[in-house]
Amino acid sequence: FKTNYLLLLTFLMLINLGCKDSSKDVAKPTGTTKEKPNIVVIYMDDLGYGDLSSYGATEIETPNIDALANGGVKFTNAYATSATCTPSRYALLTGEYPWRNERARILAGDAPLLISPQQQTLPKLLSKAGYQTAIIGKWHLGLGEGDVNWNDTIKPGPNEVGFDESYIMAATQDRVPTVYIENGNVVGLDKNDPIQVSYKKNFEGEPTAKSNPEMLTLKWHHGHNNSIVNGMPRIGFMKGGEAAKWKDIDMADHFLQKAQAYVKRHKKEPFFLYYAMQQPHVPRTPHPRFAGKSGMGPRGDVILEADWCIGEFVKTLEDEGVLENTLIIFSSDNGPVLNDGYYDDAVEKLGDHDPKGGLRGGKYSLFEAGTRVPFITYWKGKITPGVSDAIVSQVDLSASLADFVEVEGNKTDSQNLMSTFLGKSKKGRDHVIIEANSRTALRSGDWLMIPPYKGNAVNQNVGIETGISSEYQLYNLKDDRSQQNNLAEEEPSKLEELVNLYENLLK
Ligand code: NG6
Ligand code: CA
Repeated sequence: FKTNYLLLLTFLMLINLGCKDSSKDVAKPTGTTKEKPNIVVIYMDDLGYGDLSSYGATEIETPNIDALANGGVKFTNAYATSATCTPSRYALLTGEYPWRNERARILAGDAPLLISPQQQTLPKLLSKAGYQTAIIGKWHLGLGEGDVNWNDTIKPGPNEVGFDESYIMAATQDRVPTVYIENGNVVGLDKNDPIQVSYKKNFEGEPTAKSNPEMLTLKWHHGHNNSIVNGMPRIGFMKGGEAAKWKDIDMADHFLQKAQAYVKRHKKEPFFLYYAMQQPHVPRTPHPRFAGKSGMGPRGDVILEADWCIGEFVKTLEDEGVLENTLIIFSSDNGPVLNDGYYDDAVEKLGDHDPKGGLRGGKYSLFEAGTRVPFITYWKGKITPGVSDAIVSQVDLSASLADFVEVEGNKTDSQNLMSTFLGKSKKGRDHVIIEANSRTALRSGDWLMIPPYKGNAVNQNVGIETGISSEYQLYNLKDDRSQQNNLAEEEPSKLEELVNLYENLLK
């Protein structure tokens, strides 16, 4: 009887297992048993740790991003890999620390592609798992192989490193060429008015901010004195392409509409969308609907605009019936800056707002405000809302999402923290390396060590402390969040421990 009973039990279990598997298989196109929700990375540009009401801002309301933070996991110790854009984006997409690649620095608008078509990337590994992949928004990782012809299909670019679709601006809103590029082709280009771009010299007869200041509707403070587009002085020289030039005040709406259309087109298959928003990077050009709304000048206004866009985007996911099947990851590429080269009232109208959220430094800085950024994971009905103090880095998304969709990921620098991202574990990294202008520092547990460097302690143009000192710096971030007390001398053994670890990690 016993054997029969056991056999019966085994039989029932097998049937049960079989049913489970086959029912799951029916729903999943690529046949694995794991869930494959859509994945959306919403990546803002220069948004600071303290720029959101859910992260403690009191002078500005960001209800739509707050809804993600309060309905998902809000990370308080999450890092961009770098205090500037290109390196952070490089790490996000490749899973490799940016300081390993010498060229991973702020790129000119005509720089060659930084990611090699042979490299592992997030969109590539998600493609392997059956995802459709797209980038909409800011690229800033270079295009082509040098000497780009903007009037032909531009490649290699996002489509050659894993994205099935791309709708991008090449670099930044303040850099030429000021045109949208769709799958390698400049949108709306009139072949009779070809585009030329140079970062070395002006094209004869073309007005610049220096030669024709009367044409400017926005004044430059430092840099940003080359070609003039829509009354705004830019970095780099551009000629032609008149019909293709973007309208700055429509950029947010434009990318949003592209993102919404993408969701509608791809809602039936698992998709990965990298929605790389341009706000609040300079030039800050809120649509008139938002101009003046924050009382903080354009910087505050474009944060409100971005928050609205995110609300609309989430609504689209909901209306299309895919919100509950979409994991949303929200973050920023580096910390905040007020005056980043234009006189746009960001400093004058700041009032009591603290974009750094009490941290020290800012964009370009090795101090915490350079790289510690808002980071939110949201998956309606799947992630239990909470706050996580785990140390995580954007470089970890690669290995984590690879594990999530069950494909091989690049694990050199990227750690699999998927259960932490899903709020199921509180465990983060033991340590992380951060970078600013190719200088690195180490966070390990509650401690942050910055090795001695040559250079200026303050970036005078932007008014931000760089974190550079000729002495070792050691901070206990738990007791001293704003990095006021350098404990390097008081805690020699702690310092030695971190220096040793740092040197080993850099090898
Ligand atoms: C700097 C620009 C700054 C901004 C930054 C890139 C000058 C003087 N400053 O070189 O305005 O464009 O590059 O920002 O040109 S990032 O967020 O894309 O890294
Ligand atoms: Ca940035």
